[in-house]
Amino acid sequence: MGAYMVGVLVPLVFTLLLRSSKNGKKRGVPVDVGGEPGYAIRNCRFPVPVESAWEGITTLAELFEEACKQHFDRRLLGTRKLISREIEKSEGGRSFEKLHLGDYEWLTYGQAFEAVCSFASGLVKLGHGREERVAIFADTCQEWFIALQGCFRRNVTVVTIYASLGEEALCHSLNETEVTTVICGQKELKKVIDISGQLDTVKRIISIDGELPPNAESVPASVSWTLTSFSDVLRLGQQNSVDPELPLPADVAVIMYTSGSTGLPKGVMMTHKNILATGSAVLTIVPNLGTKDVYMAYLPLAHILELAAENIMAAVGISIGYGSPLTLTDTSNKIKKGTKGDASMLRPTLMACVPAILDRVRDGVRKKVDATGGLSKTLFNMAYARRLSAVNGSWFGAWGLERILWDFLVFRKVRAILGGRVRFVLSGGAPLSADTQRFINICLGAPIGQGYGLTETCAGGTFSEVDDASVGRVGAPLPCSYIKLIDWPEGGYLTSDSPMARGEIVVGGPNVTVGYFKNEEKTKEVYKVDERGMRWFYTGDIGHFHADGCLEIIDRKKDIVKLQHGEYVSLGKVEAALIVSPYVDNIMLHADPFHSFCVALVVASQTTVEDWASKQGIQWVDFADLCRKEETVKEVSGSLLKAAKAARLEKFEIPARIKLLSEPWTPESGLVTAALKIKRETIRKVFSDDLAKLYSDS
Ligand SMILES: *[C@@H]1O[C@H](CO)[C@@H](O)[C@H](O)[C@H]1NC(C)=O
Ligand SMILES: *[C@@H]1O[C@H](CO)[C@@H](O)[C@H](O)[C@H]1NC(C)=O
Ligand SMILES: *[C@@H]1O[C@H](CO)[C@@H](O)[C@H](O)[C@H]1NC(C)=O
Ligand SMILES: CC(=O)N[C@H]1CO[C@H](CO)[C@@H](O)[C@@H]1O
Repeated sequence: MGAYMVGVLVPLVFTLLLRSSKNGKKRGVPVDVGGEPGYAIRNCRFPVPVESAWEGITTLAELFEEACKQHFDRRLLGTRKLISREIEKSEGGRSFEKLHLGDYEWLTYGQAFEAVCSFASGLVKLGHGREERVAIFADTCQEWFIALQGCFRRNVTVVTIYASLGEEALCHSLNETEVTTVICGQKELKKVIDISGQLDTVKRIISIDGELPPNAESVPASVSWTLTSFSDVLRLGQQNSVDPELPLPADVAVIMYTSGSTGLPKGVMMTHKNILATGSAVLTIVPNLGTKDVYMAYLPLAHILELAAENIMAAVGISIGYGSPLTLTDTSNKIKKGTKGDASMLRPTLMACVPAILDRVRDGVRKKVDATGGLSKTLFNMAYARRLSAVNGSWFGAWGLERILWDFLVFRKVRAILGGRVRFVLSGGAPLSADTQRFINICLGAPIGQGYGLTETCAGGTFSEVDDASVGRVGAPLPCSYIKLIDWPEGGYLTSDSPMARGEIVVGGPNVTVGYFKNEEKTKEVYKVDERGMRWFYTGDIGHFHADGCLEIIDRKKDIVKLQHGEYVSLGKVEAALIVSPYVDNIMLHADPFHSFCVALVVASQTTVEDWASKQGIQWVDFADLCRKEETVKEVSGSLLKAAKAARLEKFEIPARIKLLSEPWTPESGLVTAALKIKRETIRKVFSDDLAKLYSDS
């Protein structure tokens, strides 16, 4: 086969390329900072934190206005035309909505600016007063962005709320910020109506799609809202134009409520300056960002990653096409069979992702390849293995004849899933697995810029550079951030550790937000200003620096428990060690100060456990039954013990008893976050009886 020939000849060239680029490039260097003693690193290329990449521009409102002047006739916002909406019945009798969507319809920068000004004026005409806040509670769409920019032009602070937030959290966020105008879609309006009796401050609702939900009749008579459609607000504004009232850099642009893993959500206050600093920093890191690019917008705008990304895209003349996770590809759930998904219609060059979505892309491709079987499968696996050894170590090792050949034979089809032109993927929100990172690198032929940041640091933190092909790390400090590690003796992490400094990650710089809304106590606990005037945020994450100045996240401080006899157990560390057992699909270790040992809830992996049971000749009714059997629990415990020994865990770290669960933990069940991180508090509550039993049985 021709492919083999190439396979034998080309590696020589690769090896040469690899050598020349593997020079141990420095990306972060130590820096002298104030505040609590620690070990701090800054970006190599930027001695002082970046504040704005645009001269004379200090707010998002100015940034947008400038961009609209400069790119007046270019396309800015695109939304797909709805051709039809159908309900399909599955075999089980459940019904699914399927959409037939047409091509993108575009607003130019000039038209978008006009809409933004109209919205700003319309808001005033509706009676929205100075210093009152607006909440946007909706899926990502063009109107969201227009409303956001409209509010900025009136110096109105926007409260953002995750569309998936529960009733209590929603009520809390609207109450706490005394929101008077809520902008929402039909689905979200239904939720707002459900809690209408408890909302004292809301006076106006702006409905994005102009449609009323089925429960619209059930609003209590005591509630005196006005309801206006988005298009009517624009019309009102057009007829009653009002001058802008622009904000200052230190004015709060957004109060962002995010779902924490515990308790009620906290609102993080972000100034224009904060978001501008993060955006400016990201701009320095994505190569050649410019007017030729097209950005696929589909992640929640209530997430800082997407909000910052769209503001930056709109600042440099890029076109933003809107979509949704459920309509992204031709095979997405809500796309009518035979019609096109958002990505194949838009053909974006840039997109942002969270690891859960990239994992899904990877699994989808793997499944498809396995299902096809035969020569295609052999070819795919061979191509993948060859490319893996080529990119391993250096992204620059990835060029050459062989790549072109494999791309043509195999990966072109994979790339077509996302439109075929993606040249850069931004990933954030949670750590990306090394396996997925490699898979996307290879199949898409695109680098992934992985970031580490938090809402509290306005997504500022670290970012892996394009030419960094390593996996499992989150990169060097962003140009707007300093990253400091400080000792955490109780957890056993010290900056004096060798070979690498380890400790709690503290982020400093102009990107660090001003704190939590109406929550001074919590703000004081995790934000500190040093003697030089720099703000630092204490993340509670544990990391270590590599020799080139890149950060790796290794643990989480909150997850450390002191046992009865004084030993500290790092839950995350132990879970990471035990999850390698083939029988384990997911695991939560539980430790408490009233006992001297740990216990664990283990979600069993159905295929491996059933395989084992068949081989043992065990009879079982259903999987839940199999998981209850003593011999199964014994087998899985044995496997955990082996994994623990391999990771050299201490005896007190190994769960003394386990409960085997048959049902997987999914974001839908609320037991893991959208990024698939386990939600300890929720799991503890749901399985409190099981946990109590594990302790009492002993
Ligand atoms: C913007 O609004 C905030 C609070 O509503 C206010 O404190 C600030 O002074 C306003 N900024 C300007 C430039 O008027
Ligand atoms: C919101 O405020 C109203 C009235 O002050 C109160 O009845 C309601 O319980 C509050 N809800 C939350 C979640 O704080
Ligand atoms: C990639 O590199 C790592 C370490 O540099 C090595 O352990 C691994 O085996 C390599 N994988 C392949 C497929 O070459
Ligand atoms: C609001 C804020 O945190 N401002 C700080 C930004 O960073 C500079 C140093 O680069 C400080 O001087 C500011 O106080």
